[in-house]
Amino acid sequence: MRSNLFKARDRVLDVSTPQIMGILNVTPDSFSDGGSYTSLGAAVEQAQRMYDEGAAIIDIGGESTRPGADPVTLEMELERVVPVVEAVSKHCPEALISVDTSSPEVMTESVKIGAHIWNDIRALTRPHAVETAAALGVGVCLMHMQGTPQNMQDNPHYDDQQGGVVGTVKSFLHARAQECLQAGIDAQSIMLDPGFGFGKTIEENYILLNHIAELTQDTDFFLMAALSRKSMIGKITGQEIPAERVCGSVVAGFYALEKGAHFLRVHDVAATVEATKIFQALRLYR
Ligand code: 9MG
Repeated sequence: MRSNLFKARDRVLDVSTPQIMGILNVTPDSFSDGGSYTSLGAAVEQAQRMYDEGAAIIDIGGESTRPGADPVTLEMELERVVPVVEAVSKHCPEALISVDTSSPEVMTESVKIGAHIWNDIRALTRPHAVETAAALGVGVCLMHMQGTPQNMQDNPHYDDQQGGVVGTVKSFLHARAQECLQAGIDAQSIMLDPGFGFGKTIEENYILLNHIAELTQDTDFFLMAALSRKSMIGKITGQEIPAERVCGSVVAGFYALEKGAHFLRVHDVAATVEATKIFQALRLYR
């Protein structure tokens, strides 16, 4: 039976209530002068605000993962991420810090200064990533992506013979989780994430959302749903501007919780936390 405790280094999170991961992007399109005092101050302020609003985890990322985004060099990623991890860890010590990276070097440096969770859109597929995660004792979030951020939306395709989008994503995530277990990572430290928008059509995203419970069924892993402000929301609601997709994102997140998600990765923490309170009341008075 799955434990209610997610473990990440020396910290545990009780997932008997939904847990929120607040998004803190430190890519240049979020903070025009990443790494300077002003952007560092703004990043810490935003992290503290998200924690105060109810996010147990702050997710810090220095690589843009939007469709078509250019890859980032290791030097650039270290320069963007490490000072922010250090500052957030110092000013907001109660929060768990996750780092959105595929680089073992970035994760190793981040753990030295206070990070707890490795959030990897490439599911620890880079050389030495799995062994590094095991040695660091971090919690891991393994995400499915078809292709790369540069080409993933060109022509996503899932083979019916392999179970379509749900079967393909499930097989991939289970194989990645198995490799983690073999390297010594505890099942209690593993989240699986279908990767909404990463090489999926709008229809495939909604099919996945309807079936996310199957991804962790009969396993001890935890389920992460990251739907916030994505184009799968905007395409349905008609909101072109991501920041205006709050309502659709909250509703989709609520649905993911009802379908079994333990974690939601979101931009709009306060609105999402309100929804989780209603979710808990509905669960209590079933
Ligand atoms: C960094 N990042 C962007 N989208 C994401 C998603 O859907 N899941 C996770 N885990 N990380 C994401």
